[in-house]
Parts: sequence; C-alpha cells; structure tokens
Amino acid sequence: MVESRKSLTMIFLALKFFFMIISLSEARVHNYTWEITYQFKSQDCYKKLAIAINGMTPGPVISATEGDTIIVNVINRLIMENVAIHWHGIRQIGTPWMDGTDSVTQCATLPGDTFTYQFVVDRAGTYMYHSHYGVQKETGLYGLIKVTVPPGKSEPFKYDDDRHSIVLSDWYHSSSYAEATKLTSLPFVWIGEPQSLLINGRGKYDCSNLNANVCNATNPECLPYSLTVVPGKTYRLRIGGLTSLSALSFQIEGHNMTVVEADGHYVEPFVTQNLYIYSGETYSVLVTANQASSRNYWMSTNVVGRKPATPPGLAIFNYYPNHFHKLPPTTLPPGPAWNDTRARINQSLAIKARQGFIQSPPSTADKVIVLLNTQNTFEGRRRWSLNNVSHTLPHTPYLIAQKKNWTDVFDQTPAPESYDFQNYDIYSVQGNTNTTSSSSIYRLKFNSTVDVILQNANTMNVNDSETHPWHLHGHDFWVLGYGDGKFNMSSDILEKYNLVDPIMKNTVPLHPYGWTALRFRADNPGIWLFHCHIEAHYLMGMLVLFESGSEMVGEPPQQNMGCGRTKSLMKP
Ligand SMILES: *[C@@H]1O[C@H](CO)[C@@H](O)[C@H](O)[C@H]1NC(C)=O
Ligand SMILES: *[C@@H]1O[C@H](CO)[C@@H](O)[C@H](O)[C@H]1NC(C)=O
Ligand SMILES: *[C@@H]1O[C@H](CO)[C@@H](O)[C@H](O)[C@H]1NC(C)=O
Ligand SMILES: *[C@@H]1O[C@H](CO)[C@@H](O)[C@H](O)[C@H]1NC(C)=O
Ligand SMILES: *[C@@H]1O[C@H](CO)[C@@H](O)[C@H](O)[C@H]1NC(C)=O
Ligand SMILES: *[C@@H]1O[C@H](CO)[C@@H](O)[C@H](O)[C@H]1NC(C)=O
Ligand SMILES: *[C@@H]1O[C@H](CO)[C@@H](O)[C@H](O)[C@H]1NC(C)=O
Ligand SMILES: *[C@@H]1O[C@H](CO)[C@@H](O)[C@H](O)[C@H]1NC(C)=O
Ligand SMILES: *[C@@H]1O[C@H](CO)[C@@H](O)[C@H](O)[C@H]1NC(C)=O
Ligand SMILES: *[C@@H]1O[C@H](CO)[C@@H](O)[C@H](O)[C@H]1NC(C)=O
Ligand SMILES: *[C@@H]1O[C@H](CO)[C@@H](O)[C@H](O)[C@H]1NC(C)=O
Ligand SMILES: [Cu+2]
Repeated sequence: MVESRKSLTMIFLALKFFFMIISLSEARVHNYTWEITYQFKSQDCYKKLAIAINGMTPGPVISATEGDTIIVNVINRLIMENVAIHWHGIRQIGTPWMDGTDSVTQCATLPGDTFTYQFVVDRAGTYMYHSHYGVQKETGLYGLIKVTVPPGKSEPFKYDDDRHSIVLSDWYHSSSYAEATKLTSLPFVWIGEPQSLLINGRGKYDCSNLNANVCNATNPECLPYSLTVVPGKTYRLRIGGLTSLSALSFQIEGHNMTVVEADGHYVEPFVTQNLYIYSGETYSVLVTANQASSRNYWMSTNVVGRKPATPPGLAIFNYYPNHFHKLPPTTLPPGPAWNDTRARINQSLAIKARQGFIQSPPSTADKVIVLLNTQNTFEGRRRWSLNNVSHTLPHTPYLIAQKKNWTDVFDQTPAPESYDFQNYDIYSVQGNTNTTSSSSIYRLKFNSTVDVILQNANTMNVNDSETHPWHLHGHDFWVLGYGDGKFNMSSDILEKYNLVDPIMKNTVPLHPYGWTALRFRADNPGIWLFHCHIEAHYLMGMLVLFESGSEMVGEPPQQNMGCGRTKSLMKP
C-alpha cells in the first residue's frame, strides 16, 4: 500500500517534471521588426495620412502563447515625428522600461532610430498595443495582442474557432497635429466628433459631395470587413476598443454574444445583444452561427455616451457559402439609445469574475485615494483635473529622473489624495472653474493595497457629465463597484463593494455623475500611469502617476534616453 503510494508519487513527480520540460521548451521567442511609416490610406474611402506598421493599419495581430517572449524592433521611419508604443494590458512585471510611455518610462524614439521592446506575455488573454506619444494613436498606430493558453492548461469555455479579432476605432480626417493644436490653443477649440467609426480599419464616409481623388466610394480599401462563418459553429471573437474619443456599442444582427473574457480575465458568462466597449478595453465573446444561413447579417458599432454625430460603423457577418461581400437584405438595426446610461451601468455591474477563477481581493486597503474628475480652465486653456490638479508631463521621463534622483525634473510635493467632499457640488458648473497644474505623483508603499475611487462631476456645460475610461499601467485592479452620485465613504463601502467575485481589469469606465471604485496591490516596481484613455483628455491633463518600489528598478537602458536631462547620460 505504502509502496504503491510511493510509486504513484514518483510517477506523478516524473509527469510533473515532464510537463515542466514541455512547457519550458514551448516558451518561444517572437522576434518582429516593425517599420513605422506614414501612408496615404482610404480607410473610410476618404484619403488621409495614416501611420502604418509594415504598411498596415491596424497593425498586425501579435499572436503568442502564455509565457512567450515578444521582441519588437520598432524602426521609426516617420521622417519628422517621434514614436513610442505601449503594450496595453501587459503588466511588464520586472520590465518597467518596456512600457512604451513617452515622458514616463522612455524618451520617444527619434526618426531613424530603433527601439527594441522585449517583454514576456505572462497571462493568456486579449490585449492591445498602441502609440503612447501625444495624440498619435488616433493616426492608426494600434493593434491587438492575442495570448493563448499553454499546452496542458484548459479554458472554461468551448469554441470552434479563435482566428478572428475585431479592432473598433474612430477616425478623424484632420491630422493629429491639427487635433493637438486645437486642444492646446487659446482660445480652446474642441476637435468635435470623429468622421467615421472603423471595424478592422474599414469604414464608409459619405463621398457624394467630394472629388473622387479625395474620397472614392468604390476604393477597395474601404470595402467593409467581412467575417466568414460556417453554420452551426461557435466563434470566439476577440474585440479591442481602440477609439481615441468614442465609447461604443457593438452588435451582430440577430445573434447573441456571450461575454467570456475581459482584459485577460475570465468573466462569469452572460448573454447580450449589445456589447458596450470603452477605449482601452478588450473582450472575448462567443457567437454561434445559428441563424438562417441563406443570407448575411450586419455587424455594427455605434457611439454611446456622447450625442452621436458619427454614423455607425459597419461590417458583414458572412454565412458560408454566401458571397462575403453580399450586403445583408435588411436595414441596419439601430444601436441602443446613446444616452441610456442605466443600461451601460448594468453591463458594467454584470461583469464579474468567473466562478473557479476568482482571485480574491485583499479585504481592506492600506490607502484610499479619491480622485475628483473635473473639467477646468488653466491660464485660460481648457483642461481636465484630478482633485483640482491638471497634470503636466515633464520633458524628462519620470522613471529615469527618479532613478537618477533628479528632484528638479518633477514636482516633489505629494499629489492630493482627496478633495473637499463637503463643499463640492458634482451636479453643477463651478462658479470658479480655474484649476492648478502640476507634475506631482503618488508614492505608494511597495506591496501595499490601494483603493482608488474615481468621482465624476459636471463638466463646464450645464447638465453634462462625460464617460471616462480609466486605464492603469503595470497592474490589474479589482473592480469593487460602481454607483450614482457622490461616493459615500461609510455606506457605499459597506453596501456597494463587491469583495466576493469582482472582476480584475486594466481599464474601467467612470459613468456620468457616478463613481467607480478600484483596488490594486502596488507590487510592480516602477512609475506607472493611470489615466483617462480618451486621447484628448489625456493631452489635457487627465492623468496621474503611481510610484512604488522604484528603488528596485535597474538602471535605465540607453535606448530609453535622448531627451531632456537624459542627454547627459548618453554614451557616444
Ligand atoms: C531579431 O531580429 C533582428 C532583425 O532580424 C536581429 O537583428 C536580432 O538579432 C533578432 N534577435 C533575436 C533575439 O533573435
Ligand atoms: C475610384 O476607385 C475605383 C476602383 O478602385 C477606380 O477604378 C477609380 O479610378 C477611382 N477613381 C479615382 C478618381 O481615383
Ligand atoms: C438571445 O438571448 C435571449 C436572452 O437570453 C434569448 O431570449 C434569445 O432567444 C436569444 N436569441 C438568439 C438568437 O439566440
Ligand atoms: C435621450 O435623448 C433623447 C433625445 O435625443 C430624449 O428624448 C430622451 O429622453 C433621452 N433619454 C434619457 C434616458 O435621458
Ligand atoms: C438595469 O438593471 C436594473 C436592475 O437589474 C433593472 O431594473 C433595469 O431595468 C435595468 N435597466 C436597463 C436600462 O437595462
Ligand atoms: C482664473 O484665472 C485667470 C487667470 O488665468 C484669472 O484672470 C481669473 O481672475 C481667475 N478667476 C478666478 C475666479 O479666480
Ligand atoms: C536625492 O537628492 C536630494 C537633494 O536633491 C538629497 O537630499 C537626497 O539625499 C538624494 N537621495 C539619494 C538617494 O541620493
Ligand atoms: C482650484 O484651484 C484654483 C487655483 O488655485 C482655485 O482658484 C479654485 O478655487 C480651486 N478649486 C477647487 C474646487 O478647489
Ligand atoms: C506582498 O503582500 C502579500 C500579502 O500581504 C504577501 O503575501 C507577499 O509575500 C508580499 N510580497 C512581497 C514581495 O513583499
Ligand atoms: C438641467 O437638469 C435639471 C434637472 O433635470 C432641469 O431642471 C434643468 O432644466 C436642466 N437645465 C438645462 C439647461 O437643461
Ligand atoms: C453617508 O451614508 C450614511 C448612511 O446612509 C449617512 O448617514 C450619511 O449622511 C451619508 N453621508 C453623506 C455625506 O452623504
Ligand atoms: Cu476622459
């Protein structure tokens, strides 16, 4: 008896060792070389300069297996513009210099230079990459990262096909230079709503009053994306929200979607006809081709949360063997009402960790930071602020300044951890909309547990509060709750917090006039951005930084330098 148990243990250990060897030998290195160029593209039929990766926008999907190493040699061939690429959702544990954020972890890469990003994709799931330099992302420099489970690990849901990914983005016809100029000008000029919504880089602008040299409705570049499905099969669609401004809904005419993954975490499955997706979020949904196969169906995306001035984005859900470009016979089904905030909050609340995959959050926090989100004026310019501070990024990257103890690079005064709860009316335009500006940061005790409560408020327009998708670099957070109105430190923590099965994410919406509560462990040494993923808002100061354990970070690599004070460190 004892003997057989011993031999069983031996067999078990041998097997374990065998699988370890397999999984070790399976970990691969993917080495990509990306040439970043401007190209004339007609993504929505309107000819415009876009930034492409090896000629493509959206860029190629990075496909890898959990544990693999990704190397991307980014060659900047933009001639007159810098570049930096962020790997959104990849926590960069132990590789903070590879986060790709201009002014935070690196100097943007100059034209002609190459930056070699190298990091491990340590968890299966769906992620994205995009430019993190000014408002460059909106020029088309983005794509998805798809990480599959390693051999021997299984997923808690089944599908027949995992080859399809969907990038949802919005598209402006004016240049990123024009947008950045408007947003920072005095007087302020709002950039307006985007001209088109794109599905996998394709949209349809109305060319009827334009010269065909500028806008050619029959240009094959703007044929709608078509996804071919075989009747009866179930598809896993990996969807990424890569808009610069818009919050979206996404639907497939006549088909339900089962949400199973969000930002690399398994979701307790729920069925929806409309997936709300905010900039910076990724989802996997399962769709079964179970409708009449004699025709094709619409896939569409609509603006929500802002009064739409952009037509829906269209694509074709093509049932084999119908022709993949045969348009559906139906009129496009309408999207959900743009101002149905309640439906969007309901979906946010429906996203919970999957049973059997729950990572329990610490039961209490060591520190609570409340961030009041306001729209303001600074020296006459329109800005966004957190606790009355609109952020200004320094020219020298934070992490390098921190490592070199250059205390004059950024404001050393601690950033404010709360605001005047008593006297701030979140439903009104403030009598005095002036704000302050700073480059200050939050310093967090290493490995401490931190709660962040995002508090929304009225903008500078009467009866208006916007949706802000907040994204954290270097960590995932538990989404503890959402609520209406002003957060109540005693009752909301007791009544509204979900400590049982909260989902972990890296991006989460803050709904109009509401609050969103997050918890994370500051266990990744570095300096990390936490910001609104709307590009215009980011440029207008809607960001904070969390420093933690930065003394454990190694010396800055040469390739991260080249700007500001770092020039003094460069070897010839
Ligand atoms: C990756 O590819 C580049 C360009 O082909 C090459 O120079 C480099 O040595 C490769 N790196 C690795 C780790 O294979
Ligand atoms: C518009 O596109 C069609 C199809 O590619 C092409 O035949 C035609 O020459 C284009 N028109 C112009 C003015 O470029
Ligand atoms: C979609 O789901 C709803 C609710 O779960 C259900 O009533 C409906 O029959 C489903 N429709 C399809 C096409 O599967
Ligand atoms: C949404 O806006 C429409 C007008 O566009 C209005 O009639 C409706 O009452 C609004 N709904 C909500 C929930 O605010
Ligand atoms: C939101 O959920 C609540 C409670 O489950 C429900 O009563 C309400 O009808 C839902 N509202 C919308 C717009 O879906
Ligand atoms: C707001 O700031 C401007 C200067 O930028 C100043 O002229 C104005 O008086 C300030 N308003 C208030 C109410 O403090
Ligand atoms: C950093 O610089 C400040 C003065 O600028 C000095 O007081 C402090 O000791 C320095 N810290 C380290 C770790 O060198
Ligand atoms: C924000 O700061 C500005 C400039 O110091 C000040 O005028 C204003 O009253 C502050 N607002 C709030 C809500 O504290
Ligand atoms: C971080 O804190 C957790 C929980 O208190 C503990 O289990 C872990 O060992 C700590 N890690 C480090 C690196 O201190
Ligand atoms: C703002 O909303 C309130 C309450 O819903 C309403 O009484 C008021 O008329 C609205 N004001 C404007 C300018 O729309
Ligand atoms: C918070 O909620 C408690 C319990 O419902 C209530 O007594 C208290 O007045 C609330 N505080 C504020 C500031 O609304
Ligand atoms: Cu925002």
